[in-house]
Amino acid sequence: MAVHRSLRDGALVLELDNPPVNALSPDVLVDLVAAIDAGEADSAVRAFVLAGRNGIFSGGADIRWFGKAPPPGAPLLPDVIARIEASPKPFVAAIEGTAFGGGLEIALACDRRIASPRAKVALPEINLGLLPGAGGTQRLPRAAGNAAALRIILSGAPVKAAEAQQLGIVDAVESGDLLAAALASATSGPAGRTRLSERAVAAEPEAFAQARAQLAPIDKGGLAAHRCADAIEAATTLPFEAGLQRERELFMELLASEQSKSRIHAFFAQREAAKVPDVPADTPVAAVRTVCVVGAGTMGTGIAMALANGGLTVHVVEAAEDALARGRALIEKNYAASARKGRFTEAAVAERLSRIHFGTDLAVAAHADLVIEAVFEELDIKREVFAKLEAICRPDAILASNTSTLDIDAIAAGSSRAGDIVGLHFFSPANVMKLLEIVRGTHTSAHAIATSLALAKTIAKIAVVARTCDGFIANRMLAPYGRETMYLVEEGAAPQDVDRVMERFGFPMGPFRMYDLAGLDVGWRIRKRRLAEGRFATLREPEIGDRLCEIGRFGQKTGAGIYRYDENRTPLPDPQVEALIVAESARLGITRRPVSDEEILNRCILALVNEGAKELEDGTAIRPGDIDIAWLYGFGFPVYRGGPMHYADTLGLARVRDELNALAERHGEHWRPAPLIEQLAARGGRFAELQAYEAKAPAWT
Ligand code: 3H9
Repeated sequence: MAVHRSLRDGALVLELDNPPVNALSPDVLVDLVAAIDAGEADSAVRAFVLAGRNGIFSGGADIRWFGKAPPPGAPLLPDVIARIEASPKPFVAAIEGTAFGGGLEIALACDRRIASPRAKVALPEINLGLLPGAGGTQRLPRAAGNAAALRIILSGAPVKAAEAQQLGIVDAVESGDLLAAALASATSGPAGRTRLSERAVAAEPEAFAQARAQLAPIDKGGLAAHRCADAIEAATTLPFEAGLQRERELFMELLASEQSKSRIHAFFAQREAAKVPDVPADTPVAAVRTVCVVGAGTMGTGIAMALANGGLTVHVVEAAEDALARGRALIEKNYAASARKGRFTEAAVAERLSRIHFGTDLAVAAHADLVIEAVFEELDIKREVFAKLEAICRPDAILASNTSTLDIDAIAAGSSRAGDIVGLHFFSPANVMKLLEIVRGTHTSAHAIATSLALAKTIAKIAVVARTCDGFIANRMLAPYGRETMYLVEEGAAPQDVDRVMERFGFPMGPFRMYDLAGLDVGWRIRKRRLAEGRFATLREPEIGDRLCEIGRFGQKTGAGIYRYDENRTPLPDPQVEALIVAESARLGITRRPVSDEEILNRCILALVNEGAKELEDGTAIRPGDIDIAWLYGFGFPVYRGGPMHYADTLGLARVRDELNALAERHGEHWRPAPLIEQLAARGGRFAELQAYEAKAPAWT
């Protein structure tokens, strides 16, 4: 039974029960209509109260059913809402927890809404590339006015109960017994129906023009936002029923769009990524309250802030007093900037700062549940730190390295507690970027992985689990992508052309601007190390970045890199760099030629996809969706394109294979499609159909 019925004080209480979030699946809707039919036919029932079990009202329509035909006889959500609206008996919604999407739309069709103080309401469909398609765009402006409706629907952000009451979205906030209050309202409230659909709403064309002016262009992920605005405006220009009809048409347009399919893919991929096949859901998780961060550089300080923001106590340890003072000043400066921008209140900043302690004595690590080493990216230095930590830390502490490329097995080699050692690769700036790559060594225990996944949730990071290798999921793909951007420039493209094409594709920042921001010296150092280790013998490493570093152009930090920067940090093409690039082409014997936008896009994206496929083949990534999540939240791949592997599926893998083969003919064997792409393309398959570790399951100890 997905809807429980109970008659109380003359009202039929209908409780949604479809764990975990009471999604409005066909089963729930069938039960709901049956319960309404029964309640209407029963003269003992004077009114209905709608509520949810599982601590939540409803997370909305069941997204898993989108694009599928509902089972025969199952009503659609808009039909159920029309049924509620048409009923002669009043409905009161008792909103406990969350009423999102279709959940709020059902509540808006009720006569009154009573919420618990901790309740939150939202119409977050825009995050799925959709619009509220069950009356939300028509009823919300009637409840809260156009400005609030535009703000809530276009942001998709939750509104807390108190604000929802101020805006007229809920009628009352009840801190006592919510159900009793809803029952009282249902049975002794105004007789007859009070329908939002009967309310007038003002036409305010200038409010809509203003809102539209702020939206992303339709072809850059803004399709849903524009259609949301269109649907809300229809509420102000059309009678209610015609407005609903318009909303439906626009919803169907969005549902069929690639932007929505990609965002829905990202929604599920994000949740799937937290599931690791051989780390069962009941794996014991250590309670992490105190973390020691070793290193107070850019990464260490960013990580400390991310942890403090998540409510944890942090000890930042740095060997030298002056480096520690610099780290402390950096944290204070960053928090002060956040307070100035209104991201945190002064009080919240003070509270966060009070949770971060600074010191030069590593002995403090003895108090930590988890230690994150964020020292220089050199294997020997890291191993030295781990050796010290092993002697200091509690036997049950987890020992993590924030390495971005080094092999976790090499870091753990010789350790007596390799099971406790895990990679926690934060992305810079660590207090801002959403991704946390959890890197699993051959001996890393399930307990360490499960604890790391739980930590990610506590500090609001999106986690993916990668097997250890050079670069893990995200940076390993960055290597061929980065090489390709440089090859393109050696062949004749300008860096600003490559940036323009990739930004047009949807990256917030083109690769060359990103290199300048991250610092060209970082790649320079990694390349020198790899060359010293004798790697990349088969593939030529582009040297443009090295030439720039040799003349002190490290990027934004030195005021110049690929670009030069004016006082507003605007990147400007620089004739000195153009000359350097032309000289580099000449040195390599390359005759420069015009490179089309299409070629730039193709080579950059296909370099990612081919490496991603290889990561699946050797078990670095568990599933294609994890790779997508790493690139969406680590490097800003446009979410409305779903990530590199999803995007490859939309291109079609036969086309991907053919284009890779064509590139191999022209540019060398390293372009040959990964065998996984060959196999999938040959059977007309897609990455999306691969199960976890279907391509290759590594052997763990
Ligand atoms: C809509 O309503 C359309 C209508 O306007 C028009 C229709 C015609 N459906 O996030 P969590 C699953 S569109 C199906 O980890 P939390 C989720 O996949 C909908 N499944 O929990 C996960 O599954 P699993 C508008 C859903 O406590 C599990 O529930 N609504 C749905 O951190 C737990 O999820 C939204 O966009 C769903 N609607 O957060 C709300 N929601 O355990 C989307 C969740 O197998 N949902 N699941 O991995 C959310 O924002 C959060 O899930 C919520 C709970 C805040 C509700």
